[in-house]
Amino acid sequence: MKLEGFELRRVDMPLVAPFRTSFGTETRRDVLLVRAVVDGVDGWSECVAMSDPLYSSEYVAAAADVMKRYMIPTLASQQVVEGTGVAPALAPFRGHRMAKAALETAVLDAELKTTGVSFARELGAVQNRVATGVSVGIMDSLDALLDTVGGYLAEGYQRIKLKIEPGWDVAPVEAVRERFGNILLQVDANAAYSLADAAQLKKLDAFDLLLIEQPFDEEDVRGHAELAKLTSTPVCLDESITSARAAVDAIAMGACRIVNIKPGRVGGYLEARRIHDVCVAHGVPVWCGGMLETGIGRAANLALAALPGFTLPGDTSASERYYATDITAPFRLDDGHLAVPRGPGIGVTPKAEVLDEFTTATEWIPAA
Ligand code: OSB
Ligand code: MG
Repeated sequence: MKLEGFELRRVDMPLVAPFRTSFGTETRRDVLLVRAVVDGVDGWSECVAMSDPLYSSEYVAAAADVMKRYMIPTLASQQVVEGTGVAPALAPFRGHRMAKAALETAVLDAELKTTGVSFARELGAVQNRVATGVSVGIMDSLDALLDTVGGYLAEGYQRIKLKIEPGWDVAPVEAVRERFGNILLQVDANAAYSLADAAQLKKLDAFDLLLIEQPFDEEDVRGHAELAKLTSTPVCLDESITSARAAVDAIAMGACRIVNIKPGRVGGYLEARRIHDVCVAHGVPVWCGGMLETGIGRAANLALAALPGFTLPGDTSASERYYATDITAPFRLDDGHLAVPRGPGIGVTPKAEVLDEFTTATEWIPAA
């Protein structure tokens, strides 16, 4: 087996609508795709780092840089050709989990495309379709929000997540509850609050939410544990859960009753599976988060979301919720579910003509 090299490809994808969170407004997605070539077989992945270091410390230019400068030369010199070898080889480099995840996934995809095994089978999936929710950004008005939520419910989405921030929290939740009744509803603050806001967040207890996601800073695990004592809405962590060890610590501290698993945030699908496993062992439900992925990242997320501990609908929405034209065959909602890809590896490949249309830069880094 020979690792021939990696292609890093930047793809500029316009979103169908602006997506506003407490950390900014996205109108486009600057996607970094990775193609690993092992014995002539392509393995694809999507690095979920965003354009700016606002969700987490990583950003797309830094991810490409650390891959080129440190990670790819290391994988090349060790001739890592199996997915399980990537994380150990890259362990000396601190952090940069989104970059590591993308390299691991690309190598895994090439490996599984060679052996004919699907990502779902490899990870231990037990479902062939997964229940799907949708993440709804902060809007300019309650009317606009209600229109948007109503549209998604009409499409069949099984759960609504509202982005919140100070000044946009109780009113949107109340309006959505009042209009749409007993739907599955949850909120995500992307670290916009602190424990000093506990009284405001406690007002959300009246609305029977599934969970509140990451109200406080990534490092404020203890603050989340304090909030959990004061409120009845279950606390879920996203940004804080960077590894299986972090998940165990947060659970032990009482900082979360639910975990959002994003493979990019934790360094890859193999670590994501370990988080799933420790959460199952602790009786903590998990769900699959999203980073506005194209079909490449979505395909792999759906395989993960089919594991048995993923008992809540994820942010694994259909292609058209994000992009008018996806770079893979579009993922379509069917009865509130998305099908788990069954083909070898992640089960999809990019369409060459769409890739060409949206690509802004490519670089081939040979392993030899
Ligand atoms: O916090 O879950 C988040 C998107 C980008 C960065 C962070 C988050 C999100 C989302 C959208 O909520 C999830 C999706 O539909 O991909
Ligand atoms: Mg989140």
